[in-house]
Amino acid sequence: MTGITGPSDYSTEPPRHPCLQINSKEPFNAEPPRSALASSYLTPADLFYKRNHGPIPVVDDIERYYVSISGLVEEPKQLFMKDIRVLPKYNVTATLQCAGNRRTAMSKAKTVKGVGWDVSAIGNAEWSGAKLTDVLELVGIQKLTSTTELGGKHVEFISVDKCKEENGGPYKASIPLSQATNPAADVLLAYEMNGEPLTRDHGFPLRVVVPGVIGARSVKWLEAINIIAEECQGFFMQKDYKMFPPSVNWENINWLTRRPQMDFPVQCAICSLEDMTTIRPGKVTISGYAASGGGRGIERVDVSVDGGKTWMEASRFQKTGIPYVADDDNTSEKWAWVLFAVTVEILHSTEVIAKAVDSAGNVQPERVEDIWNLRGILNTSWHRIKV
Ligand SMILES: Nc1nc2c(c(=O)[nH]1)N[C@H]1C(S)=C(S)[C@@H](COP(=O)(O)O)O[C@H]1N2
Ligand SMILES: [Mo]
Repeated sequence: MTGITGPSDYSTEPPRHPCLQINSKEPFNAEPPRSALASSYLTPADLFYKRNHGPIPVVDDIERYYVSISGLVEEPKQLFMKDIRVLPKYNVTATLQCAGNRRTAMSKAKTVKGVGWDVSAIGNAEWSGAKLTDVLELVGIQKLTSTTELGGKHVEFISVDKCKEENGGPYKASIPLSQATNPAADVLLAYEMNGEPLTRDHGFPLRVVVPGVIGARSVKWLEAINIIAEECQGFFMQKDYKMFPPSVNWENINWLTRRPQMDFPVQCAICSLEDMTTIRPGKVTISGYAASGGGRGIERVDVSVDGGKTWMEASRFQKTGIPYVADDDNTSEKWAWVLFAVTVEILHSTEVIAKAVDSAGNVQPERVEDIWNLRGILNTSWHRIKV
């Protein structure tokens, strides 16, 4: 009806890059090799990790495709692509990270439930589209100001893909109205990624991008927006993507005791080395990515080649030639990752470690055991590699 449909099987999946490491075939979940990841500031779309919960939707008629906006609004509306394209176009470079990034390493401490990921369920892209707050103005919702009366409402995003966790229903998620209507939060309805139309895997023709927040809230293949009084009650908000303490197991879990995860914590990973690799003794350049949620910059990346006894500070950069400064508003791209590199001398077998500090002074936790949780999310422990 709306020009886009969610297939009920996997016979219409798009072609994919042969380099991707496939973590699950149906639904398709895959990540690039880590060596390919941090070699460029912007991650090409074909190498960008793909995280799905059902078959990839099919757009049968882009002319008929629209997003309906309803719920607690005075004038519900249907917006076609042309209505969204006439709004001011913003380009926002933002890192998207799945909350399950580095889950495989967490499962080695103790079994967790979920798709396994190495360190590449993350990518950085330039997203272009309309600001959500401009879209919401079309249905009479004002932009956030210091006097706005928001009444704790939420903005729900609904897709068309058929997910088994939703009993065949679509993927959905929500964010607070205060974030949705804040121009500085840069929440986009994006139709381009790195200057090209979105690919099917990444949400063609239109997806939400919520910068600084776990990927799960950036709903792909957007079909409807609902203004609601309480946060979305969907599976992925209420029964998934919540961080539990290490004491909670599948017998004593009470999902209601935790809030849906939104911002992601400070994270970094070494991409220039695989675990257990043999290297020639001498000088080695250690490089990778660091990112933090909520628009926090990266203040520092520390690297150790003696298992954490001594540390060296890595250099940080976004675009080559421009020195990176972690001031969250000015020179840096605040929603984007920071690449790091440091040249060290390694003479014998050791553990190479990286940890980042964000602009709020948050540091990655030392041990994965201390942040272990049954769903295996937010493994931000020090990244360790045996060489
Ligand atoms: N409609 C829909 N949107 C979705 C998902 C999904 O399965 N269906 N997965 C979410 C999750 S968990 C992540 S991490 C990101 C992944 O986006 P990507 O595949 O473009 O990298 O999309 C989010 N949006
Ligand atoms: Mo995710």
